[in-house]
Amino acid sequence: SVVGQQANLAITTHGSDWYFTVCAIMGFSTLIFMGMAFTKQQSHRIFNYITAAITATACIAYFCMGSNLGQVPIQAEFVRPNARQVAAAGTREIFYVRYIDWFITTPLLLTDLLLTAGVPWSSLIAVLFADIVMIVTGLVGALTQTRYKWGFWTFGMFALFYIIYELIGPARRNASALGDGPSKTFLMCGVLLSFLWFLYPIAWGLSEGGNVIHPDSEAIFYGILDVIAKPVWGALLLFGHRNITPHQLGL
Ligand code: RET
Repeated sequence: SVVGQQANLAITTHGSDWYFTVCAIMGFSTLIFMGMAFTKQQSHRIFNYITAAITATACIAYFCMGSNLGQVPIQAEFVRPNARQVAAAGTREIFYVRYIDWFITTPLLLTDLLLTAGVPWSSLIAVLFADIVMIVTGLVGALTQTRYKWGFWTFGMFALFYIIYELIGPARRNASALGDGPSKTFLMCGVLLSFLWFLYPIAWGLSEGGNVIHPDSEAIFYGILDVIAKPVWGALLLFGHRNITPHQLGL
């Protein structure tokens, strides 16, 4: 029995199974990152804790989406009459819980990266502010039923460009000055992050934005991105930190 709000276009059991699979990957990664923390001395655990907090948050968000919760039907103005959607009149399932996850995890991801570059507080605060603008405009745009949604998407894009500018400019120079370990780790994780994060607004445009792809395809698109952006990226960062000391970063 389905209680609660049901959109005309929503995930199927396949989408749900996939969301639970990603939930398990996030939970497993959290255990690994925490287990690794306890092999280090206390003063060297900060990056393990931040990274584990990221995957733990995602684990709960994916549990929510697998259960078809944390979502709301939104009138879709531009339904494309393709094979799978032609029968669907009107509303699309929008997972607002995604944005609650990102509101917590994207500032943590950027903190992971910017602490590795040893940037000053002022830069960290400015980048985190832009990040919050990006996520909140994305949420408001996703819940908007008219073409104004693309206005919010555009604000979010400006915020993303500012974040990437800070990473490839000031933060990269800062990391280089800290020596080989920090600069190599920052470069590897910064390049991967910059590439991945530009794929999110594309996924948004095809899902919450334009209603072009089915919610099951949305699940796969965002799911693959999240697995690479959280556990895989986090493992790379922690691997880079094997030859960096917190002292080197001013921590
Ligand atoms: C939105 C829509 C508005 C414009 C832009 C977006 C970018 C979102 C990003 C999300 C990153 C999420 C991550 C999650 C955890 O792994 C909000 C989709 C620019 C970059 C990395």
